[in-house]
Amino acid sequence: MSNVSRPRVFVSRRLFPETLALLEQHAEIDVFDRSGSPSADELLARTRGCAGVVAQGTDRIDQAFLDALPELRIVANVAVGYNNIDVAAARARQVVVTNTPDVLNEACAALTWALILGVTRRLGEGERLLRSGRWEGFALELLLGMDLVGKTLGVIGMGRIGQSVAAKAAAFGMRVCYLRSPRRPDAQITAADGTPYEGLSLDELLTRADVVTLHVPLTTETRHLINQTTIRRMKPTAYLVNMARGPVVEEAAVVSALDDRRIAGAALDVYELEPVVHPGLLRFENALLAPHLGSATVETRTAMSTLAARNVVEVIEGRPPLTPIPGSWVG
Ligand code: 8YV
Repeated sequence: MSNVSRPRVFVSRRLFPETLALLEQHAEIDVFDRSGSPSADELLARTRGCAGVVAQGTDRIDQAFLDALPELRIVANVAVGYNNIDVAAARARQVVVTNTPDVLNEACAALTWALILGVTRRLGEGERLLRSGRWEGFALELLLGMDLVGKTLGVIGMGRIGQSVAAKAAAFGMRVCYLRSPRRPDAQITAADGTPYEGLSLDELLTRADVVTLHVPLTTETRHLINQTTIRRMKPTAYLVNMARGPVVEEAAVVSALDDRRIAGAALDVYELEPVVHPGLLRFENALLAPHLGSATVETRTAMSTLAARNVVEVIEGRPPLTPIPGSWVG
C-alpha cells in the first residue's frame, strides 16, 4: 500500500511493540529510538508535518511548539498529568490534547502504599544495613517503625488515584481524611460502602494526619503547597508522601524539616527538577526515594501507551478522542 496519503505521527519515546503495531496500521510513524528524551529542537523537528505526536510528561508542548506545527491535530500524552502541555494554547489552535486517566489508578495507588509501608517500616534503611554487611542479627529494638493501624491517612488530591489510595486504607486499619476542594467545599466524598470520608482544610489535615499523601495535579495553586510554612503544621511523628508532581513540594522545606526532626520521614516518587534530586534528601535514612515509578508496571504502562495510541488513531481518522483533557476538545 502506498504511504503517500497516510498521516504521520511522531512517537517521542520507545513504546511497546503492540502499541507501535496499532499505530502503524493507521499512520506513518517515526519513533525516537534512543534512551532518554528528545531535545526540544529534535521534538519539534521530528513532529514537523505530523498530524499527531505521542508525548511523555517530560516533553514540553508550549505555544511556540504549537505555532511551528500547523498540521498537528493531536498531542496524546502517555501520562495522566499534563502540566507539560499548554492546553489553552492547544485548544486555541484546535489541537486535541489527550491523557491516560483511570488505567493507572491501581498501579499508582499500589506504589503509594509501597512508599507508605516502606517509609513507616524503614525498609530502605533495613536493606541498606543488610547489604552493607553490618547487620548483627535480630535485635528487639532494631529499626523500629510506626504501626499504621489506628492512625490517620490525610489524602491531598481526592481524585481517581487519591480515592483508590483511600479505599485501601481500611485494610491497614487507618482512618481517612482528605483536603476539601476549595472550589467544591460542600462536595462529600464517600467510600465504596457510602461512608463519608472527612473533608478538612489544609491546616486541619496537616495537623491531624499521621501520613500525608499528595495526589494533586501540578497547577499554579498547588505549586509548593507543601513549603517551609505548611510543613511546620505536620506532627513530628508524621510522614510525607509525594506521588503527585515534584514541584507540589518544596524539596528544601523537606530537607530542613528532616534536618530539624520536624517530621518522622518522607517518601518521594517525584522531584522538582527530575532527574536531579535535592542533594540534601540523599543524606537521610528516613527519606525513601523512588525514581518516578508511580505507573511503572508492564500492564499499566502498556495500557497507557495503547490508550494514547488509540486516541491518536481516533483523531487522525476524524473521530472524537477517547480521553480528551477537560477543556481541550469541544465535540
Ligand atoms: C508517567 C505520570 O508514566 O501519568 C503520570 O502523570 O506521572 C506517570 O505515570 C510519566 O509522567 C511519564 O510520562
